[in-house]
Amino acid sequence: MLNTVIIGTQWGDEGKGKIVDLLSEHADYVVRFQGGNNAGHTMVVNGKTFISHLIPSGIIQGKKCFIGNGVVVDPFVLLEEIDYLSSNEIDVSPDMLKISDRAHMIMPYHKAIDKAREEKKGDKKIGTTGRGIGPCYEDKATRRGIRFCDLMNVDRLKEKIKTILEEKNFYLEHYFNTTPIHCDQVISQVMAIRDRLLPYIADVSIALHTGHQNGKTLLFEGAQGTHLDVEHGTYPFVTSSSTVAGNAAAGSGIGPKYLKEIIGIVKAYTTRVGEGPFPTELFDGTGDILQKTGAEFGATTGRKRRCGWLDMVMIKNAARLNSLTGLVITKLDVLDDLDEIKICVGYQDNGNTLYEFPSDINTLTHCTPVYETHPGWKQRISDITRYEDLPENAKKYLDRMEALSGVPIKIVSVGPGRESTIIKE
Ligand code: 2SA
Ligand code: GDP
Ligand code: MG
Repeated sequence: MLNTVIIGTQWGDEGKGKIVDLLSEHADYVVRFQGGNNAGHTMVVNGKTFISHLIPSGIIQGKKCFIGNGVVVDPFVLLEEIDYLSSNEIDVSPDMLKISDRAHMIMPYHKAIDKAREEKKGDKKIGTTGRGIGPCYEDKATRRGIRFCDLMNVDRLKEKIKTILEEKNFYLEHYFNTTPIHCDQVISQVMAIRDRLLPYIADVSIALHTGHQNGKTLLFEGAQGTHLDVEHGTYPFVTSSSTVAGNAAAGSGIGPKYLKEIIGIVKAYTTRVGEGPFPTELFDGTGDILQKTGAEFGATTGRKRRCGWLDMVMIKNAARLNSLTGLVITKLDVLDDLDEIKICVGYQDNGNTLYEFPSDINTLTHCTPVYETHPGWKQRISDITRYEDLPENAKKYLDRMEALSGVPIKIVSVGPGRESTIIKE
Protein backbone atom coordinates (compact mmCIF):
# COMPACT_ATOMS: atom_id res chain seq x y z
CA MET A 1 0.00 0.00 0.00
CA LEU A 2 1.14 3.56 -0.74
CA ASN A 3 0.82 6.39 1.79
CA THR A 4 -2.94 6.91 1.93
CA VAL A 5 -5.30 9.59 3.22
CA ILE A 6 -8.84 8.64 4.28
CA ILE A 7 -11.32 11.49 3.99
CA GLY A 8 -15.06 11.80 4.67
CA THR A 9 -16.80 13.20 1.58
CA GLN A 10 -20.05 14.30 3.25
CA TRP A 11 -20.76 15.69 6.75
CA GLY A 12 -18.85 13.03 8.69
CA ASP A 13 -19.83 9.59 9.99
CA GLU A 14 -19.38 7.96 6.59
CA GLY A 15 -17.76 4.96 8.25
CA LYS A 16 -14.15 6.16 8.16
CA GLY A 17 -13.29 4.27 11.37
CA LYS A 18 -14.20 0.90 9.86
CA ILE A 19 -12.19 1.56 6.70
CA VAL A 20 -9.15 2.91 8.56
CA ASP A 21 -9.22 -0.19 10.75
CA LEU A 22 -9.39 -2.36 7.63
CA LEU A 23 -6.61 -0.59 5.73
CA SER A 24 -4.41 -0.35 8.84
CA GLU A 25 -3.50 -3.96 8.25
CA HIS A 26 -1.37 -2.80 5.31
CA ALA A 27 0.04 0.34 7.00
CA ASP A 28 2.83 0.81 9.52
CA TYR A 29 1.81 4.17 11.00
CA VAL A 30 -1.70 5.62 11.42
CA VAL A 31 -1.98 9.39 11.85
CA ARG A 32 -4.71 11.85 12.94
CA PHE A 33 -4.13 15.36 11.60
CA GLN A 34 -7.15 17.52 12.55
CA GLY A 35 -10.19 17.73 14.79
CA GLY A 36 -10.28 16.34 18.29
CA ASN A 37 -12.60 14.28 20.43
CA ASN A 38 -15.58 15.65 18.53
CA ALA A 39 -14.86 12.69 16.23
CA GLY A 40 -16.38 9.31 16.91
CA HIS A 41 -14.95 6.47 14.83
CA THR A 42 -16.58 3.07 15.22
CA MET A 43 -14.88 -0.28 14.59
CA VAL A 44 -16.55 -3.65 14.93
CA VAL A 45 -14.02 -6.43 15.34
CA ASN A 46 -15.17 -10.03 15.92
CA GLY A 47 -18.53 -8.70 17.03
CA LYS A 48 -17.00 -6.31 19.59
CA THR A 49 -17.51 -2.58 19.07
CA PHE A 50 -14.79 0.00 19.76
CA ILE A 51 -15.31 3.74 19.43
CA SER A 52 -12.27 5.98 19.31
CA HIS A 53 -12.45 9.76 19.61
CA LEU A 54 -8.81 10.82 19.62
CA ILE A 55 -6.51 7.86 19.20
CA PRO A 56 -6.22 6.76 15.55
CA SER A 57 -8.36 3.73 14.70
CA GLY A 58 -5.18 1.83 13.70
CA ILE A 59 -4.43 1.19 17.38
CA ILE A 60 -6.89 -1.75 17.27
CA GLN A 61 -4.71 -3.43 14.60
CA GLY A 62 -1.65 -2.92 16.79
CA LYS A 63 -0.20 -0.21 14.53
CA LYS A 64 1.93 2.66 15.74
CA CYS A 65 -0.28 5.71 16.01
CA PHE A 66 0.40 9.44 15.86
CA ILE A 67 -1.62 12.51 16.85
CA GLY A 68 -0.38 15.35 14.68
CA ASN A 69 0.12 19.04 15.40
CA GLY A 70 -3.21 19.88 13.70
CA VAL A 71 -5.26 17.93 16.27
CA VAL A 72 -6.70 19.62 19.37
CA VAL A 73 -6.35 17.20 22.26
CA ASP A 74 -8.33 17.12 25.48
CA PRO A 75 -5.64 15.49 27.66
CA PHE A 76 -8.18 14.23 30.19
CA VAL A 77 -10.22 12.49 27.48
CA LEU A 78 -7.02 11.14 25.96
CA LEU A 79 -6.06 9.41 29.21
CA GLU A 80 -9.59 8.04 29.59
CA GLU A 81 -9.35 6.62 26.07
CA ILE A 82 -5.94 5.10 26.81
CA ASP A 83 -7.43 3.45 29.91
CA TYR A 84 -10.49 2.22 27.98
CA LEU A 85 -8.42 0.66 25.20
CA SER A 86 -5.85 -0.77 27.65
CA SER A 87 -8.64 -2.43 29.64
CA ASN A 88 -9.58 -4.16 26.35
CA GLU A 89 -6.05 -5.51 26.02
CA ILE A 90 -5.01 -3.05 23.34
CA ASP A 91 -1.46 -1.78 23.67
CA VAL A 92 -1.53 2.01 24.04
CA SER A 93 1.89 2.37 25.64
CA PRO A 94 4.09 5.36 24.72
CA ASP A 95 5.84 3.04 22.24
CA MET A 96 2.59 2.75 20.30
CA LEU A 97 1.24 6.31 20.52
CA LYS A 98 2.96 9.64 20.03
CA ILE A 99 1.40 13.09 20.41
CA SER A 100 2.90 16.08 18.67
CA ASP A 101 4.62 18.51 20.99
CA ARG A 102 3.00 21.21 18.83
CA ALA A 103 -0.59 19.94 19.27
CA HIS A 104 -2.85 22.25 21.28
CA MET A 105 -4.57 21.16 24.46
CA ILE A 106 -8.30 21.57 25.03
CA MET A 107 -8.62 23.03 28.52
CA PRO A 108 -11.67 23.09 30.82
CA TYR A 109 -12.38 26.73 29.89
CA HIS A 110 -12.65 25.79 26.19
CA LYS A 111 -15.45 23.38 26.96
CA ALA A 112 -17.18 25.91 29.20
CA ILE A 113 -17.07 28.57 26.47
CA ASP A 114 -18.25 26.13 23.76
CA LYS A 115 -21.32 25.25 25.83
CA ALA A 116 -22.05 28.80 27.02
CA ARG A 117 -21.78 30.17 23.48
CA GLU A 118 -24.17 27.57 22.06
CA GLU A 119 -26.65 28.26 24.85
CA LYS A 120 -26.50 32.00 24.26
CA LYS A 121 -27.07 31.52 20.52
CA GLY A 122 -30.33 29.67 21.20
CA ASP A 123 -31.99 28.60 17.93
CA LYS A 124 -29.06 30.07 15.97
CA LYS A 125 -26.68 27.54 17.50
CA ILE A 126 -24.23 25.49 15.36
CA GLY A 127 -25.04 22.25 17.15
CA THR A 128 -21.44 21.64 18.22
CA THR A 129 -20.41 18.55 20.14
CA GLY A 130 -19.63 20.76 23.17
CA ARG A 131 -16.11 19.36 23.41
CA GLY A 132 -14.36 22.76 23.29
CA ILE A 133 -13.06 22.28 19.73
CA GLY A 134 -13.86 25.74 18.31
CA PRO A 135 -12.60 27.72 21.34
CA CYS A 136 -9.33 25.74 21.33
CA TYR A 137 -8.69 26.40 17.61
CA GLU A 138 -9.62 30.02 18.30
CA ASP A 139 -6.82 30.31 20.88
CA LYS A 140 -4.42 28.63 18.48
CA ALA A 141 -5.21 31.21 15.78
CA THR A 142 -4.93 34.10 18.23
CA ARG A 143 -1.63 32.68 19.55
CA ARG A 144 -2.72 32.08 23.14
CA GLY A 145 -3.07 28.30 23.08
CA ILE A 146 -1.40 25.84 25.41
CA ARG A 147 0.61 23.22 23.55
CA PHE A 148 1.93 19.86 24.73
CA CYS A 149 5.49 21.25 24.67
CA ASP A 150 4.34 23.73 27.35
CA LEU A 151 4.08 20.79 29.77
CA MET A 152 7.89 20.65 29.75
CA ASN A 153 8.24 23.99 31.53
CA VAL A 154 5.98 24.11 34.58
CA ASP A 155 6.55 27.78 35.48
CA ARG A 156 5.76 28.94 31.97
CA LEU A 157 2.73 26.64 31.84
CA LYS A 158 1.29 28.09 35.06
CA GLU A 159 1.91 31.64 33.88
CA LYS A 160 0.17 30.97 30.55
CA ILE A 161 -2.89 29.43 32.19
CA LYS A 162 -3.10 32.36 34.62
CA THR A 163 -2.91 34.98 31.87
CA ILE A 164 -5.42 33.33 29.58
CA LEU A 165 -7.91 32.64 32.37
CA GLU A 166 -8.13 36.34 33.25
CA GLU A 167 -9.65 36.98 29.84
CA LYS A 168 -11.73 33.79 29.67
CA ASN A 169 -13.24 34.45 33.09
CA PHE A 170 -14.16 37.98 32.09
CA TYR A 171 -16.18 36.57 29.19
CA LEU A 172 -17.61 33.70 31.18
CA GLU A 173 -18.79 35.99 33.98
CA HIS A 174 -19.78 39.17 32.20
CA TYR A 175 -20.74 38.09 28.69
CA PHE A 176 -22.08 34.57 29.17
CA ASN A 177 -23.31 35.15 32.75
CA THR A 178 -21.89 31.86 33.91
CA THR A 179 -19.46 30.76 36.63
CA PRO A 180 -15.77 31.61 36.28
CA ILE A 181 -13.12 28.88 36.42
CA HIS A 182 -10.54 28.89 39.20
CA CYS A 183 -6.98 29.16 37.97
CA ASP A 184 -5.56 27.02 40.82
CA GLN A 185 -8.05 24.29 40.01
CA VAL A 186 -7.07 24.17 36.32
CA ILE A 187 -3.38 24.16 37.21
CA SER A 188 -3.77 21.35 39.73
CA GLN A 189 -5.87 19.30 37.27
CA VAL A 190 -3.20 19.65 34.59
CA MET A 191 -0.34 18.97 37.02
CA ALA A 192 -2.11 15.80 38.17
CA ILE A 193 -1.90 14.27 34.67
CA ARG A 194 1.37 15.83 33.48
CA ASP A 195 3.61 12.90 34.41
CA ARG A 196 1.40 10.42 32.57
CA LEU A 197 1.38 12.56 29.43
CA LEU A 198 5.10 13.35 29.16
CA PRO A 199 6.25 9.96 27.73
CA TYR A 200 3.76 10.28 24.86
CA ILE A 201 5.04 13.65 23.61
CA ALA A 202 7.31 13.72 20.56
CA ASP A 203 8.18 15.65 17.44
CA VAL A 204 5.69 13.83 15.20
CA SER A 205 6.86 15.52 12.01
CA ILE A 206 10.37 14.12 12.47
CA ALA A 207 9.06 10.69 13.50
CA LEU A 208 6.85 10.42 10.37
CA HIS A 209 9.57 11.68 8.09
CA THR A 210 12.13 9.26 9.51
CA GLY A 211 9.62 6.42 9.30
CA HIS A 212 8.87 7.23 5.66
CA GLN A 213 12.58 7.29 4.82
CA ASN A 214 12.90 3.85 6.40
CA GLY A 215 10.15 2.43 4.20
CA LYS A 216 7.19 2.73 6.59
CA THR A 217 3.72 3.19 5.05
CA LEU A 218 1.61 5.99 6.46
CA LEU A 219 -2.19 6.02 6.72
CA PHE A 220 -3.82 9.37 7.52
CA GLU A 221 -7.21 9.25 9.24
CA GLY A 222 -9.45 12.24 8.51
CA ALA A 223 -12.15 13.16 11.00
CA GLN A 224 -15.55 14.77 10.29
CA GLY A 225 -16.04 15.33 6.54
CA THR A 226 -15.29 17.59 3.58
CA HIS A 227 -18.49 19.63 3.99
CA LEU A 228 -17.65 20.37 7.64
CA ASP A 229 -14.34 21.93 6.56
CA VAL A 230 -13.89 25.45 7.94
CA GLU A 231 -12.80 26.73 4.51
CA HIS A 232 -14.88 24.67 2.09
CA GLY A 233 -17.87 23.44 4.09
CA THR A 234 -21.32 24.85 4.79
CA TYR A 235 -19.89 27.79 6.75
CA PRO A 236 -20.72 28.74 9.51
CA PHE A 237 -22.25 25.30 10.13
CA VAL A 238 -18.86 23.60 10.07
CA THR A 239 -16.23 22.41 12.50
CA SER A 240 -13.20 24.60 13.21
CA SER A 241 -10.52 22.63 11.37
CA SER A 242 -9.67 21.94 7.78
CA THR A 243 -10.94 18.44 7.05
CA VAL A 244 -9.74 18.12 3.45
CA ALA A 245 -6.85 15.93 2.29
CA GLY A 246 -4.43 18.83 1.87
CA ASN A 247 -4.43 19.30 5.62
CA ALA A 248 -3.08 15.77 6.17
CA ALA A 249 0.29 17.31 5.28
CA ALA A 250 0.05 20.54 7.29
CA GLY A 251 -1.67 18.86 10.25
CA SER A 252 1.02 16.22 10.66
CA GLY A 253 4.12 18.07 9.54
CA ILE A 254 4.88 16.04 6.45
CA GLY A 255 5.31 17.42 2.93
CA PRO A 256 2.41 17.00 0.45
CA LYS A 257 4.48 14.95 -2.00
CA TYR A 258 4.27 12.01 0.43
CA LEU A 259 0.47 11.75 0.09
CA LYS A 260 -0.14 9.25 -2.71
CA GLU A 261 -3.64 7.73 -2.49
CA ILE A 262 -6.59 9.87 -1.38
CA ILE A 263 -9.61 7.73 -0.59
CA GLY A 264 -13.01 9.39 -0.16
CA ILE A 265 -15.50 7.55 2.03
CA VAL A 266 -19.07 7.91 0.73
CA LYS A 267 -22.05 6.72 2.72
CA ALA A 268 -24.65 5.34 0.25
CA TYR A 269 -27.07 8.02 1.51
CA THR A 270 -26.44 11.28 3.39
CA THR A 271 -26.48 12.12 7.10
CA ARG A 272 -25.74 15.20 9.12
CA VAL A 273 -25.60 15.77 12.87
CA GLY A 274 -25.99 19.29 14.24
CA GLU A 275 -27.52 22.28 12.50
CA GLY A 276 -27.03 23.59 8.96
CA PRO A 277 -28.45 23.24 5.44
CA PHE A 278 -29.05 19.75 4.00
CA PRO A 279 -30.76 19.85 0.57
CA THR A 280 -31.64 16.13 0.30
CA GLU A 281 -32.84 15.73 3.91
CA LEU A 282 -35.92 13.51 4.24
CA PHE A 283 -38.62 14.32 6.76
CA ASP A 284 -40.82 11.35 5.83
CA GLY A 285 -40.98 7.62 6.51
CA THR A 286 -38.00 6.93 4.24
CA GLY A 287 -35.85 9.25 6.36
CA ASP A 288 -36.96 7.29 9.43
CA ILE A 289 -36.08 3.99 7.73
CA LEU A 290 -32.56 5.26 6.94
CA GLN A 291 -32.13 6.56 10.49
CA LYS A 292 -33.34 3.33 12.12
CA THR A 293 -31.82 0.79 9.70
CA GLY A 294 -28.52 2.68 9.63
CA ALA A 295 -28.57 3.13 13.45
CA GLU A 296 -27.77 6.78 12.80
CA PHE A 297 -26.84 8.16 16.20
CA GLY A 298 -23.80 10.34 16.89
CA ALA A 299 -20.88 8.22 18.08
CA THR A 300 -19.74 10.98 20.46
CA THR A 301 -22.89 12.73 21.66
CA GLY A 302 -25.54 10.10 20.89
CA ARG A 303 -27.58 12.67 18.94
CA LYS A 304 -29.94 11.37 16.25
CA ARG A 305 -28.45 11.99 12.82
CA ARG A 306 -30.56 13.69 10.15
CA CYS A 307 -30.90 11.48 7.05
CA GLY A 308 -31.50 11.99 3.32
CA TRP A 309 -30.73 10.77 -0.20
CA LEU A 310 -27.23 10.56 -1.65
CA ASP A 311 -26.13 13.97 -2.95
CA MET A 312 -23.67 13.57 -5.82
CA VAL A 313 -23.16 17.35 -6.13
CA MET A 314 -21.43 17.05 -2.75
CA ILE A 315 -19.40 14.00 -3.77
CA LYS A 316 -18.23 15.70 -6.97
CA ASN A 317 -17.23 18.70 -4.86
CA ALA A 318 -15.31 16.41 -2.51
CA ALA A 319 -13.61 14.67 -5.45
CA ARG A 320 -12.19 17.99 -6.62
CA LEU A 321 -11.34 19.48 -3.21
CA ASN A 322 -9.44 16.37 -2.10
CA SER A 323 -8.18 15.11 -5.49
CA LEU A 324 -9.71 11.74 -4.66
CA THR A 325 -8.06 8.74 -6.28
CA GLY A 326 -10.67 6.23 -5.13
CA LEU A 327 -14.04 5.89 -3.39
CA VAL A 328 -15.18 3.54 -0.67
CA ILE A 329 -18.97 3.17 -0.52
CA THR A 330 -20.30 2.30 2.93
CA LYS A 331 -23.66 1.25 4.34
CA LEU A 332 -25.03 0.08 1.00
CA ASP A 333 -26.89 -2.63 2.96
CA VAL A 334 -29.00 0.05 4.68
CA LEU A 335 -30.84 0.57 1.34
CA ASP A 336 -31.71 -3.16 0.94
CA ASP A 337 -35.45 -2.83 1.57
CA LEU A 338 -36.22 0.32 -0.40
CA ASP A 339 -38.41 0.10 -3.56
CA GLU A 340 -36.77 3.17 -5.08
CA ILE A 341 -33.54 5.02 -4.37
CA LYS A 342 -32.87 8.62 -5.37
CA ILE A 343 -29.63 10.36 -6.26
CA CYS A 344 -29.38 14.15 -6.26
CA VAL A 345 -27.55 15.33 -9.39
CA GLY A 346 -28.15 19.09 -9.18
CA TYR A 347 -30.05 21.83 -7.36
CA GLN A 348 -32.90 24.00 -8.70
CA ASP A 349 -32.48 27.57 -7.53
CA ASN A 350 -34.68 30.42 -8.79
CA GLY A 351 -35.18 28.78 -12.19
CA ASN A 352 -31.50 27.84 -12.58
CA THR A 353 -30.05 24.37 -12.23
CA LEU A 354 -26.80 24.31 -10.25
CA TYR A 355 -24.32 21.48 -10.76
CA GLU A 356 -21.66 22.82 -8.40
CA PHE A 357 -21.88 23.08 -4.62
CA PRO A 358 -22.71 26.72 -3.77
CA SER A 359 -20.80 28.77 -1.20
CA ASP A 360 -23.90 30.57 0.04
CA ILE A 361 -25.84 28.61 2.65
CA ASN A 362 -29.01 30.55 1.76
CA THR A 363 -28.91 28.92 -1.68
CA LEU A 364 -28.36 25.50 -0.09
CA THR A 365 -31.19 26.10 2.35
CA HIS A 366 -33.74 27.12 -0.27
CA CYS A 367 -32.78 25.11 -3.35
CA THR A 368 -34.69 22.00 -4.47
CA PRO A 369 -32.72 18.86 -5.33
CA VAL A 370 -32.90 17.47 -8.86
CA TYR A 371 -33.23 13.71 -8.52
CA GLU A 372 -32.66 10.62 -10.60
CA THR A 373 -34.70 7.66 -9.41
CA HIS A 374 -33.25 4.15 -9.42
CA PRO A 375 -35.04 0.86 -8.65
CA GLY A 376 -34.03 -0.84 -5.39
CA TRP A 377 -32.63 -4.40 -5.18
CA LYS A 378 -34.91 -5.61 -2.37
CA GLN A 379 -32.47 -8.24 -1.22
CA ARG A 380 -30.14 -8.69 1.75
CA ILE A 381 -26.56 -8.01 0.65
CA SER A 382 -24.60 -8.14 3.92
CA ASP A 383 -23.24 -11.66 3.31
CA ILE A 384 -22.02 -10.95 -0.22
CA THR A 385 -18.24 -10.98 -0.50
CA ARG A 386 -17.64 -10.61 -4.28
CA TYR A 387 -18.52 -7.52 -6.30
CA GLU A 388 -19.95 -9.55 -9.17
CA ASP A 389 -22.42 -11.21 -6.78
CA LEU A 390 -24.08 -7.91 -5.88
CA PRO A 391 -27.63 -7.53 -7.31
CA GLU A 392 -27.72 -5.85 -10.75
CA ASN A 393 -29.62 -2.82 -9.40
CA ALA A 394 -27.04 -2.32 -6.66
CA LYS A 395 -24.25 -2.43 -9.26
CA LYS A 396 -26.13 0.11 -11.42
CA TYR A 397 -26.43 2.43 -8.40
CA LEU A 398 -22.67 2.11 -7.78
CA ASP A 399 -21.88 2.61 -11.50
CA ARG A 400 -23.84 5.86 -11.39
CA MET A 401 -21.76 7.07 -8.44
CA GLU A 402 -18.58 6.40 -10.39
CA ALA A 403 -19.91 8.12 -13.51
CA LEU A 404 -21.15 11.21 -11.65
CA SER A 405 -18.00 11.62 -9.52
CA GLY A 406 -15.43 10.54 -12.09
CA VAL A 407 -13.67 8.52 -9.36
CA PRO A 408 -13.36 4.70 -9.31
CA ILE A 409 -14.90 2.67 -6.49
CA LYS A 410 -12.33 0.48 -4.69
CA ILE A 411 -14.27 -1.01 -1.79
CA VAL A 412 -17.97 -1.49 -0.93
CA SER A 413 -18.96 -1.97 2.70
CA VAL A 414 -22.15 -3.94 3.38
CA GLY A 415 -22.14 -4.16 7.17
CA PRO A 416 -20.33 -2.72 10.21
CA GLY A 417 -17.93 -5.67 10.72
CA ARG A 418 -14.55 -6.14 9.02
CA GLU A 419 -15.87 -9.24 7.28
CA SER A 420 -18.74 -7.36 5.57
CA THR A 421 -16.47 -5.79 2.98
CA ILE A 422 -16.25 -6.24 -0.78
CA ILE A 423 -12.98 -5.36 -2.47
CA LYS A 424 -13.61 -4.33 -6.09
CA GLU A 425 -11.05 -5.28 -8.80
P1 2SA B 1 -17.64 20.99 16.76
O1 2SA B 1 -17.96 20.26 18.03
O2 2SA B 1 -17.29 22.43 16.98
O3 2SA B 1 -16.68 20.29 15.87
O4 2SA B 1 -19.07 21.04 15.96
C1 2SA B 1 -19.22 21.80 14.78
C2 2SA B 1 -20.04 21.04 13.74
O5 2SA B 1 -19.32 19.87 13.33
C3 2SA B 1 -20.15 18.72 13.49
N1 2SA B 1 -19.36 17.58 13.90
C4 2SA B 1 -19.63 16.33 13.53
N2 2SA B 1 -20.49 15.84 12.61
C5 2SA B 1 -20.53 14.51 12.48
N3 2SA B 1 -19.84 13.62 13.26
C6 2SA B 1 -18.99 14.09 14.20
N4 2SA B 1 -18.52 13.27 15.17
C7 2SA B 1 -19.49 12.58 16.05
C8 2SA B 1 -19.92 11.25 15.47
C9 2SA B 1 -20.68 13.52 16.29
C10 2SA B 1 -21.63 13.20 17.44
O6 2SA B 1 -19.04 10.48 15.11
O7 2SA B 1 -21.11 10.97 15.36
O8 2SA B 1 -21.54 12.22 18.15
O9 2SA B 1 -22.54 14.06 17.63
C11 2SA B 1 -18.82 15.49 14.33
N5 2SA B 1 -18.01 16.26 15.10
C12 2SA B 1 -18.35 17.55 14.83
C13 2SA B 1 -21.11 19.13 14.62
O10 2SA B 1 -22.26 18.31 14.64
C14 2SA B 1 -21.41 20.57 14.27
O11 2SA B 1 -22.36 20.62 13.24
P1 GDP C 1 -16.89 7.75 11.13
O1 GDP C 1 -17.04 8.96 12.02
O2 GDP C 1 -16.83 8.12 9.69
O3 GDP C 1 -15.78 6.85 11.54
O4 GDP C 1 -18.23 6.92 11.28
P2 GDP C 1 -19.00 6.54 12.64
O5 GDP C 1 -18.29 5.45 13.30
O6 GDP C 1 -19.30 7.77 13.42
O7 GDP C 1 -20.39 6.08 12.05
C1 GDP C 1 -20.51 5.03 11.10
C2 GDP C 1 -21.46 3.96 11.68
O8 GDP C 1 -21.83 3.07 10.65
C3 GDP C 1 -20.81 3.11 12.75
O9 GDP C 1 -21.81 2.74 13.67
C4 GDP C 1 -20.31 1.89 11.98
O10 GDP C 1 -20.21 0.71 12.78
C5 GDP C 1 -21.39 1.74 10.95
N1 GDP C 1 -20.98 1.15 9.66
C6 GDP C 1 -19.82 1.35 8.98
N2 GDP C 1 -19.88 0.73 7.78
C7 GDP C 1 -21.09 0.15 7.70
C8 GDP C 1 -21.77 -0.62 6.68
O11 GDP C 1 -21.27 -0.85 5.60
N3 GDP C 1 -23.04 -1.04 6.97
C9 GDP C 1 -23.65 -0.77 8.14
N4 GDP C 1 -24.90 -1.21 8.32
N5 GDP C 1 -23.05 -0.06 9.12
C10 GDP C 1 -21.80 0.40 8.89
MG1 MG D 1 -18.25 9.64 13.49
